[in-house]
Amino acid sequence: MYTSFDNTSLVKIVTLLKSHKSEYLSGQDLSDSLMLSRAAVWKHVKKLQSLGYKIDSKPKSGYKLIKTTDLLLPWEISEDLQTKFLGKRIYYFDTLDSTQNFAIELASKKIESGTLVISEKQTHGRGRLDRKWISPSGGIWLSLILHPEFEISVSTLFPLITSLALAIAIEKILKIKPKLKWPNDVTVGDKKVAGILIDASIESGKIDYLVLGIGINFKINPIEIEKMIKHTANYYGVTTLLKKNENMNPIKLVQRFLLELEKLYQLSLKKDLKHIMQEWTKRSSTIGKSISIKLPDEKLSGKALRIDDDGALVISNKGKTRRVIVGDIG
Ligand code: BT5
Repeated sequence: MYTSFDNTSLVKIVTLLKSHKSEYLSGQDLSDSLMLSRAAVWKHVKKLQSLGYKIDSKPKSGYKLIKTTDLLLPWEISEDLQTKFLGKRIYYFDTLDSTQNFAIELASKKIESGTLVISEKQTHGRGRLDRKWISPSGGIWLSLILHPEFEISVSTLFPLITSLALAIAIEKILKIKPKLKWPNDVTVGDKKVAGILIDASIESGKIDYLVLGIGINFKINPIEIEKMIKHTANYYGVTTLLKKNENMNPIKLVQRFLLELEKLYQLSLKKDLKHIMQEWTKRSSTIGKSISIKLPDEKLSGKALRIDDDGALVISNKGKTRRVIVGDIG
């Protein structure tokens, strides 16, 4: 595990190498400025190489950074992160069962509000209603802890706010225009590219914490995943943001998503929901369409009219309107 608040020597070496990109930094200079032995510097450089940094080392010249890593390491996310509180503390893993489970363990501590948990792969990624979420390396699998200061009724808005923030970030960073499928899916070409899961702890009618789980198929093999989940609930095809031959560092997307989410979160705290609803509806593939929706104990068809300020979907069905809070659109 790596975090954003320790590994100081490692981070200092990365910073120094980044600020001397066009020249070699001698082992002696590094060891003097970090007050570490040369052997310790060498050990840290080896560690960084194993984390995907391309560092050239020459016996008489020292070290030079050739290429930074594509891993979502905490200090790479923290660098240039524009948020005020989201993602200020980060826990990073190579493998976890589920980032949700680790985040829930941390969530009871108040210092962890805004904390980000991220894993390169998950062995037991979760969807809603205990469904499976397939999470190989190449995706972005993360959880965010929030201690919101508002009533439970507002928590139903979070799938919408989170998916909207992600859609905006994808538009800005990747120049792709995704669609939003109520309540929590982000799609490209009518296939699922990202899903959102919210775990909540409620005490005496107030939200103690929310853990937002976000799974993004950044650069995965859709065919492999489709083979594994063809017969599961809420399956309608899988897609990926980057194709096999496309290369891009995922850091910028994560940073932008955190920033957009923080902005929308702050609007929702001010109960300024009009902008959120407008922006969500603009990208929606649900509103205005004839849909059929699976509820916990019935199936409903009708026209999707709008979303209410609490995130509920309003459907007109045989001349009557119905509000739906949870369900899967077929
Ligand atoms: C979701 O559930 O879409 C919520 C997914 C949340 C995943 C994140 S990853 C980080 C955090 N840690 C976790 O353990 N979870 C969260 P739902 O709407 O119920 O959709 C689940 C359905 O999506 C499954 O039944 C499959 O049909 C399909 N599915 C599974 N893996 C997929 C993938 N990688 N891409 C697209 N669809 C997938």
